[in-house]
Formats: sequence, C-alpha cells, structure tokens
Amino acid sequence: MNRARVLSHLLSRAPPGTPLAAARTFLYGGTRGKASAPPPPTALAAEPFLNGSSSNYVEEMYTAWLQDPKSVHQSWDTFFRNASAGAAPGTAYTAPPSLAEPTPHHVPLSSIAPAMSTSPMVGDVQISDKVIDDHLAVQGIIRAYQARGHLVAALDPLGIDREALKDRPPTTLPSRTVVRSYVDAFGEEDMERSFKLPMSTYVGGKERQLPLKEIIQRLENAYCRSIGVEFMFINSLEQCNWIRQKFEAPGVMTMDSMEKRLLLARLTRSHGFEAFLARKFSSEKRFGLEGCEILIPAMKQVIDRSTSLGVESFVMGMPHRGRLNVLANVCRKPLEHIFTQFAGLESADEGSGDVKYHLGTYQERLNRVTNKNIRLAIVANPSHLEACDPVVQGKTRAEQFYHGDSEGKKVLSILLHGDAAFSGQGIVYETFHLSELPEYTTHGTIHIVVNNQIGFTTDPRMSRSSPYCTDVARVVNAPIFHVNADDPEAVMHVCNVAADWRSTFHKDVVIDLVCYRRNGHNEIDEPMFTQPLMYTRIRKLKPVIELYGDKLINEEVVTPEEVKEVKDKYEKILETAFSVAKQQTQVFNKHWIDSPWSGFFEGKDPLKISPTGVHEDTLKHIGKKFSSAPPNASDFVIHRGIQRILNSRMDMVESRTADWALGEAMAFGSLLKEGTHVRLSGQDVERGTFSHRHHVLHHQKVDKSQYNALANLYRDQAPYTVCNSSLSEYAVLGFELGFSMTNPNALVIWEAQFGDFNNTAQCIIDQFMSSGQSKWIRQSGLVLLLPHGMEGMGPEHSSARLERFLQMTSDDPDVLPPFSDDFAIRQLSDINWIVANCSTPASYFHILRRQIALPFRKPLIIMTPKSLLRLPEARSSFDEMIEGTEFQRMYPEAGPASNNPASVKRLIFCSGRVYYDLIQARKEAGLEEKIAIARVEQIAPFPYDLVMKECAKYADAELVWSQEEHKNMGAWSYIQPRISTALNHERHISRERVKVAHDSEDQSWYEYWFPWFFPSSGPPEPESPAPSQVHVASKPIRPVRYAGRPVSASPATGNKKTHIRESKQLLEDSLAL
Ligand SMILES: Cc1ncc(C[n+]2csc(CCOP(=O)(O)OP(=O)(O)O)c2C)c(N)n1
Ligand SMILES: [Mg+2]
Repeated sequence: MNRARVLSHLLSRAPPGTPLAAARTFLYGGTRGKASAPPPPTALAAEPFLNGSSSNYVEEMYTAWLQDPKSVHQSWDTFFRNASAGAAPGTAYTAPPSLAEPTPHHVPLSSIAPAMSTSPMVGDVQISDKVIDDHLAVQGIIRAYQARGHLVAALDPLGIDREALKDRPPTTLPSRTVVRSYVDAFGEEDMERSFKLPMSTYVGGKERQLPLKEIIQRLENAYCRSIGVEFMFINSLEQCNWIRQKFEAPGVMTMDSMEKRLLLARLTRSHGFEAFLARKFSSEKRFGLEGCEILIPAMKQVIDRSTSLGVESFVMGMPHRGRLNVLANVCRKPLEHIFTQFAGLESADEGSGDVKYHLGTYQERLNRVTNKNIRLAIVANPSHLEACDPVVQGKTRAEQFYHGDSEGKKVLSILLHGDAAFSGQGIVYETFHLSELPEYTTHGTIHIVVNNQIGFTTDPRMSRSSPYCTDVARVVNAPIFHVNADDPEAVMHVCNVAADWRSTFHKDVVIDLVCYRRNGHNEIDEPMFTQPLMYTRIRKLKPVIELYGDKLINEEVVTPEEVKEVKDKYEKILETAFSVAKQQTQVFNKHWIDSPWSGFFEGKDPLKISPTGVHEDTLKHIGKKFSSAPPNASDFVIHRGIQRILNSRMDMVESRTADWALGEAMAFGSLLKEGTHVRLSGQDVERGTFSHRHHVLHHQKVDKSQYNALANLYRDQAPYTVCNSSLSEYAVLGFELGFSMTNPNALVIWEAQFGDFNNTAQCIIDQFMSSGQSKWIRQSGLVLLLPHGMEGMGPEHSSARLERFLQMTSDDPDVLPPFSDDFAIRQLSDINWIVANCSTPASYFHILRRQIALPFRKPLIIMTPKSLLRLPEARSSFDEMIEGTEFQRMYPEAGPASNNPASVKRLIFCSGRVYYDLIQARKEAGLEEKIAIARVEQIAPFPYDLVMKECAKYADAELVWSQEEHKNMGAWSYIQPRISTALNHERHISRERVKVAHDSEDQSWYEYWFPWFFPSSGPPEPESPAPSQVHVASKPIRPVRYAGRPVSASPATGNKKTHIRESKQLLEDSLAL
C-alpha cells in the first residue's frame, strides 16, 4: 500500500454531512467552511490536503512505521498493519487503550459520530480521532490565548499584580492558566508537528500552517508578553478579527529607528520635567508622574496617529496625576505659566482660582509629526475624581455638533483615569453608558488608565472586587489593552491600535498602563507607612528612561552621547522658562481657560440685555406649528389623545394665551428663529414627565417615524435637539454642562424627572455649576429645570431642594447692592448663578430667552411646576410676551389691594405655585382688599429694588413670607435676611455717597419710593472714600414673619391626609388677620 493510498484511506471516504467529512474540510486548505469533494486517490499527491498538516503528519508516521513499526505509537502500528492488510475502508483503526480514566467531560469522537465508531474513512484514507482531536485542540489553544492570554501576560513592572489579586496555588503553571486542558493532547514530541491554522488567527501571516511550537510561540508573543489584550467578550466578530490581526500578525510591533529615537526623546522630556520640578519645588505637591512617565509618549502617540487619521481637535479630561507634565509636554503650555503657579503670586484678573493640578487649558499648535494644526483642550476639573468625564464628553459632542462632524472624525475625546478612581467611581459607568446613545455619543473615546496599582494608600485588593480596574469598560464592548508601562514600544503599539480602532469603529477603547508610583500619593507622603513591600521593590527599579535608553544604546539606535544631549537640551529649556517665571509678579487666571469663546464678549455692552419680547406674528406662527400635526398628516397616524392636546393648544393660540408648554415652545421657537441652537436633555423630556410637552410625535403604526414640530418651524432656523437621556443625573447633567461650555450661543437645558433627583448630580452642581466661573473663569448658561412643589406626592417627589441652590448663591445677604438703572443686570453679572421659581408661562418664556439675551452666561436654576402645567389660572396672555415686555423679577400685587394700599393690613411675599393657593384662599376669605400678595419670580439675585418698592407701597402692612416648603427648606432662610437688609438699613447713608458710588444720573425713583433713605436734614456725613456697596446694619426695624410648614427632617410627608392638613394650615397662617 503506498502512502497516497493510506492517506486516501484516512480521509477520502467520509460520507457527506458526517463529522468526518467536516474534519476533512477542516484539513483541506482553501475551502474553509465549505465541504469540498475528496481528492481522487490517484491525484492525492498533488491535492491541497497533502500539503496540510495532518497529511504531513500521517506521511511521517507511515514512513517511520515502514522503517520500524515500533517507532510509532501502538495505535498507528495497528492502523498501518490493518490498512496494509487490505482492511475495508473504515476498519483499519482501533483505538488504543487509554492510560487514564476518561474525564467526565471527555466525549470520544466515536461516541458522537456513530458512523465513525469503528474505522473512520475518508475516501481510501482512514482518519483517526486523534488527528481531529489534535486539530481541535490546536484551535482551542489559539482561542484560549486570545481569550485568556492577558491573564499571564507580564504586565506589571513590579511583578505583583497577580499576587495581589489572586490566591493561586503555587503549582499552577501560567501556561495552563491560559490553555487549560487543551495542552494535554500534546507531548513534547508533538511540538514539531505542523497544524493548519484556522481562520480565527493571524499568527501565520502568509503561512497557512505552522509547527505547534511556532504557533504557541507566536501566540505567547502576541498575548502573554508586555501586552494583555481583553477583547473576546466583544460581540462583533468583525471587531474581534480586527483586533486579532492587530496583535497577531507577524511584525506588527516593529518600530524603525526614527520612531524609537522619537520615543526616547519624549520619554526624556517626560522624565526630565518631573525631575526638574522635584529639584526646584521639592516641598510642593505636584502629583508627579514618576513610575508612569510613558504616559506622555503614549498620549502623544495617540494624538499623532489620530491626527494622521483626520482628527483636528482633542478634548481631554484627566485627574491630578501627571497633569502638569501633560500640560507641558502634550499641550505645550508655556512652561513659565506652569512654573508661576508654584510661586504663590497674586492673581491679576478675576476669579478665585484653583490649585495648579486642576486647571484647564486650550492650545492650538502644529503637530510636528503630521504637520497639521490641531487644537488641544484639557478641561478644568475639581478634585472629585472622574467628575469631569461626562463634562469632557459633552464638550466633545458639542464641538462635533457645531463643526458638523456627525461621525466624530475631527473631534476626539481622551479621558485619563487613575486605577482606583476608574473602578471606584460610579460616574465612570454612567459615562460609558452615554457612549453609544445617538444624541450623546462622541463616536468613541480613548481612555488611558494610569494604573499605578494603588489609590492613595489603598491597594487593589481592598479597593475593588473586579480582577482589573478596567472591567467597567466591558459593558460597552470596549476592547481593553493592558500594557506594561516599562515596555515603551509595547505601549506605542497599543496606542496605535487604540487610535486605529477608534477611527475604524468609532467606539470606546481602553489603554491600561500598568505602572507604579515611585513616590507617595503626593511628593510629601511616605508610602512605606502602608506599602512597605511594594515600595521596597519600587526602590530597586530603574526608571523607564534608563531602561529604554540602555536598550536603544545596546541596539545601536542611539549613542550614550546622544542620550545625554537630548536630556541636556531639555534641561536648558526648562531652566530658561524657570528664569522667565521668576520675573513674574502676578498670575493670570485667563491663561487657563479651557473653552475660550472668541468673539462672544468683544464689542458687547456688558450691562445690556437684548429685548426678550417677540413679535406677535412670531408667537402665532410658532404656536400654530406647535399645535399642528405633521405636514403629511394623512400619512402620519397620530394618537387620539395627542390630537386632542394639539387641538386645545390651537384654541389657546387663537385666544392669544399660552400654557406652560406653549410658553416654553415659544421661547424655544423664537430662539431657534433667531439662530440659537436649543438642546433639551434629560429623562423622558421628549414627552415630558408630566405628559405636557410632546415635542416628538410618534406615528402610531410605523416604528421610528416621528415628527418634531419645533425642528420644523422655519426654513433657516437653528437646529433643535430634544433627547431622552439614559437614567442618570450625574453623567447627563455633567454632559450638558460640558455641552454648554462650547458655544455660548446655544440654550442648553437639563430637566430632572423630578427636581428631587438632582442631588444625584450634586457634584456637577457644586463643583462645576455653582463655583465653575469663580474657579476657572469659565462661564456656562446651562439651565436646570427642576419640577418642584408640595402636591402630596411624598418625600421624594416634592422638593428640588431650593434651599440648597439659594444657600450656594454668592450674593451677601447683609449687603444691599447699589441702586442704579442697571441694578438688575449688575446683580446678575455679580452672582454665581440665577435661581428662579416662575409662576407663569410668560415668566418662564422671558427667563429662558433672557439666558441668551444676557451679554454673559450664568447657570439658571428654575423650579418648574407640576400642577400649574394645566392650571387654567396659570396661563399667560400673548400681551405678556410680545415686544416691549420683559422678564418680571417680581410680580407685585395687581388686584384690588393695590388700589388702596393704605388699607392693606398684610403684604405677603411668596414664590411659585403656592401663590395660586393663596389667592384662591384669599378670595374665599374675602380679603382681597386687605391682603396684598407679591410673587418673587427671580429669587436670586434678590430683587431688592422691587421688594422695597412693594414694601414702601404698603408701608403699614405686616410683612409675611409664605411658602409651602418646610421652614428649614424652601426660600425662607435666603429671603429673611435679604428682606431685612432691604428694609432695615441704617438711615445715615447719604445720597452723595450713593451718587458717587454708582454714578447714577437719576435717583428720583428710589428717592420717591424710599424717602427714609434721604432725610432732608441730619448730621453731616464724615468724609470717606466712596463705598462700592452700601453696608447695612442688622438691627431689625420692620420684621417679616414666616408662614408655612414647620421644620422637618423629611422634605414632605408621605401621608395624603397630613399633606392636606399642612397645606390648609399654611394658608390659614398666611391669611389670618
Ligand atoms: C471623588 C473623590 N473621592 C476621594 C478623593 C481623594 N483622593 C484623591 S486622589 C485619591 C486616590 C486616587 O487613586 P487613583 O485613582 O488610583 O489615582 P492615583 O493617585 O493613584 O494616580 C483619592 C482617594 C477624590 N479626589 N475624589
Ligand atoms: Mg492609582
């Protein structure tokens, strides 16, 4: 029997459709996935399968058996004997006795393929279970490396990561951790056998088969050296294959000497910068990068590669670690600006400033590698780790939106993380969940983790439950590239792949730089207190610059002299900048703006608000469009309930009135007409939590067929974005804050489902909205809509915690701002944010429009109504919105009481929906002439002038503040001192001082209303410089009384009856004379 016949015997007789036929297909080259006809026996030598690994192997066995039957395994001996003796096809093979008991999971091929249970034959060739099993085992090995290779990769420069995370029995071999029992199929002697490579691997390059040894070697190199690739959880086969190719293909990691030299130069700078700061400012905290100096070349590589792929703008967010180095060496911020931050100098411009490792920056520069101009922004951030993640995403998205970059090809976000923060902070997860949402995606973010395997003093065993700090990224199918930060070339490869991935798939990707922290948490901390073993090891490590320098010297890529020359050159640059910095006497906060609004402030009168009233035709046009079905109404099936809503809207438009939804639509629509982009985002905002808005109409029969009237008002209008968000407050509010930073000419709004939930986003409110302008001289006109009101819905659906927003306002309750014609806008300009509780659609309409009409930007917090959305009394006439009208900071009493102020016994101030309860109760009590009620619409900044005017008008009336919130909540604690300040200031303030201070031409109105300010005679004022503000005494003269719910720990009762009793009580307290 010749060789061809044996092989034919093995393989060619398998009936079609049997497992053996599939095995034959598997063994043939070039016909993957398709069954092909067995080769004719006579032509076997020329057939592709003879070039296959199994045929080689069988041939080798046969040759060896011919020479010495004992040289082959007993099973082969039996087989070749039987085959030579002319055994019928399929009968030559007898399974050898097993040495071990079959494991419970081991299923012999023969048992699942009865047709092969005796002697499987293919054509004239019989195939053994072993051949098939071995090939399957090789496949298993390949797959195991791809899926599990990262578990044994040499990722940790300290060599402690696995020890820290797992208690592995010492006998467990690393390779077994990866390949498990697949290796059991092979002995040493099998290592030289060639195996056909399946489609699922690229290790072969052009080769279609390789010896087992070589296959394993290549897989080890790809998956178990300095890079650990986690990607096999990704659902897309295309994406998995793409990654396999990027890491497996032979030669993928090769760098030429120019690239190596550039890498060394960048490392030199990264290292040199930290060393310089350590020398010059040894006792200063700087959160240095020592132990992860590779971060700088890594970021630069990502930027170079992405720039070459078309990205023009990079928006970055990062924590403290290495931030100064990134500013210096990635953004190329002038070094002297950085050094002056260490000098403790006074600030020359506005703002309270921030510590140096929180500041943002914006730079435009030439990327020397690609010769393209790029923009780089690092967003300022608070200490609150990861809080800037959604802000960066929002800013990135906005840049993409306004640049028409709908696929994210030009603008890229890069987020840096610490290992402890990445796994510990929930905002990371919330931000990941925005990554694929149509109105929130940034089309892929490159995440880089500075994984120094410690967070302050806590090591990973105590700070996370997941094996990797990066596991959170798996939720969005982001590939994760772990890499040993002491292998600079591996890091560069990973960076290239990450940039390519983002450019190809526009999805998130994570680079996990596994490194260490050479110093303590900051430079003053002693790490040996808590991590003695780790730091003993760290102290023995050479810095990566030395390791890599030595490597390149050994490779003769550079000479030692060149290494020194590069180092000295950078040192010189640092010294020069240091000398320049030493000459400085001031720092400038404006040098650190991350989002400059060029052209926005220039040429504007800083105290002029553009009109907010609009032409009646505009109101009508918007109203009608908003009340109409889509133009193709006959094809678009509308829900009957929606049709009724549209009809009643149309009726309102005809009668020149607006409810809340209409007032809002008119504000949005008129801004859109004027070219202002409007974006409304939040949970269920498209319909509105209270089903009042309905900005997106849904075809009742066709999925995804929608109509958005406000996006279709005018041919040349600005775009309108309304988007239901993920169920997150923290990330979504952060995102909108970021969005609002990019373009001041946009009305960006976040609406809470109920105002109560805003505290889940407290960090964005406290760290960014309330204090952002002061810390970072960065403005934002972001609007928060917070449904608020005590309507018996229980403790978590009643209060947006108005008191907290008011408590954080930056206006001094004891200082009466100077009066002038531009009093209101000066107040707005000075305060950190605006807090309002609007009680009418017109008020809401104007305040929204005023956001854009202001010559600057301030966050606006509005308590929005629930029941007022539908209350007929809470509608506004068009007369209150047309040209010539404006936002009323306070509505004075306008009813019968106002006609005869002298007979008014009580003046009640209130805000928001309680007004409607009060007027109803007043009416029922017949007190409309005795009690005046004024509504404060803009609570902060406090409308002192209007409140004083109203108080003066009802000079003999008792003053009451009425609110529905509990006494330790709501506006009371904000209002009380301010009314007191307004009314009870000392009489010695002279008109001259006021006049000089405020340079007001016309003081007649407040002279008229507040005559007690200006006594006709009195002691002369002592000479003193003009004050910029009028300080007042705290002595109360005209008190204001509280009427409302008593103090409480909970914002509202959950008991309906108690709620009703409390509501009644507060009305009685307010109105009983
Ligand atoms: C939300 C929040 N909680 C706590 C801190 C205090 N803190 C500052 S740095 C730090 C450790 C951060 O560890 P990691 O994220 O690993 O970054 P590393 O300092 O190691 O670079 C902690 C707990 C903080 N800044 N923010
Ligand atoms: Mg850390």
